[in-house]
Amino acid sequence: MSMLGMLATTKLGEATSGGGFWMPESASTVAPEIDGVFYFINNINYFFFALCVAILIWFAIRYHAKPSEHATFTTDAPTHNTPLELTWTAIPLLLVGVIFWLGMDGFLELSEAPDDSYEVQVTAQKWSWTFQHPDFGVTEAAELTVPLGRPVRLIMTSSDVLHSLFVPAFRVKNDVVPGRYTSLWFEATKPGQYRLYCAEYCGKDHSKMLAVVNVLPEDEFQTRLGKLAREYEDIADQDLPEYAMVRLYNRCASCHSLDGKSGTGPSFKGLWDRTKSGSTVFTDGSTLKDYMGPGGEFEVPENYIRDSILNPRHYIVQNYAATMPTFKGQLKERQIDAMVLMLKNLDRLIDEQGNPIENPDLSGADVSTGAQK
Ligand code: HEC
Ligand SMILES: [Cu+2]
Repeated sequence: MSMLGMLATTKLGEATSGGGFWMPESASTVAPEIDGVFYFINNINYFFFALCVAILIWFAIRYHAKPSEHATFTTDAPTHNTPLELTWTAIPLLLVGVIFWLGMDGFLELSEAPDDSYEVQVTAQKWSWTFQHPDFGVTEAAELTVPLGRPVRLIMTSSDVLHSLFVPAFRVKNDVVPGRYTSLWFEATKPGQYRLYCAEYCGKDHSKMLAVVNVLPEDEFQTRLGKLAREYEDIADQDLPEYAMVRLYNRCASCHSLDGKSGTGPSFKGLWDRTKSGSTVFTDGSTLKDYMGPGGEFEVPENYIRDSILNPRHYIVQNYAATMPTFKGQLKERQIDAMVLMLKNLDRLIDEQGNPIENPDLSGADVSTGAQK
């Protein structure tokens, strides 16, 4: 496997699952308490269900009347029993009081992160997650790396619609809302990989809005983030197209296929040829050719790709809607270059079916990113 392959993000299929009958695996400090409340309420339900059914059956037998006895029914049965009514009011009241107290206690603990929490900024967008680590200047997509045994606070916002971040193994979930910040926190207790879901129906590919939380012991965490912080700086220009394929394409994959099939957005296959020749048509009927060439808006075709990534609403390709989110501030300059180079050299990176090639031959690849920025 190539150096880049080794850096590749964890595949979703490798996420650990397991856990008991009622609950997924538990791997955070708050999980036992939350599970405790669940089992407490559940066991109360079992108890009263069994009690009611037993009394029901007993009464059905004990007070069964034969048809011949129907005529002897009297109407002097008791209508009130004060001690009984007080009992069946007081006991449930006490129980819901205890449930409220347990629930409130857990809720308050969850709503305020410890002061020394490690902070991560989360951006949700249709249909992917981006995780930014301000301490390292690192941005991850589809994978969130966090330290073991240290509280982690997620500060979350959405760049389009309402989403919800949910990590079942940590028992934490909160809405992610456009135009404001919400947060949640957890402290992982077991190293490993845990699934992260969007838990708010957010459109067509909601079910693909997944990520993996990768919990690493502190020293490995530091090493991994340090490496991520430097990865694209250390990569030779020659390796940038493969870097983009392995590390960046997952942010585009939900809308742009590699096999020629159009999805929410046009397929990446053939995109560069179309761009180079200027044959792309926009919704207003104009053609890319109209804006290209010396003196034009896009002096070189590379600049159209850059513009599409940074200002996606600028020109809308015919037959598509303006649904692409901007990647301004989410991709570093060198990463945008890498993305442009990936599109330029796509033929060398994928096979005929559109599957990425393991060790692509990039010798002689065109790695110029265009003069004008
Ligand atoms: C939510 C869906 C979505 C995501 C995610 C997305 N795009 Fe797009 N993209 C679109 C749509 C829809 C269009 C066509 C409409 C338009 O021109 O804006 C488009 C257009 C483009 C175009 C111009 C295509 C052409 O035929 O001229 C480029 C280049 C592009 N996207 C690159 C990217 C890159 C690179 C990423 C990932 C970093 C990405 N997109 C992520 C939806 C998406
Ligand atoms: Cu969502």
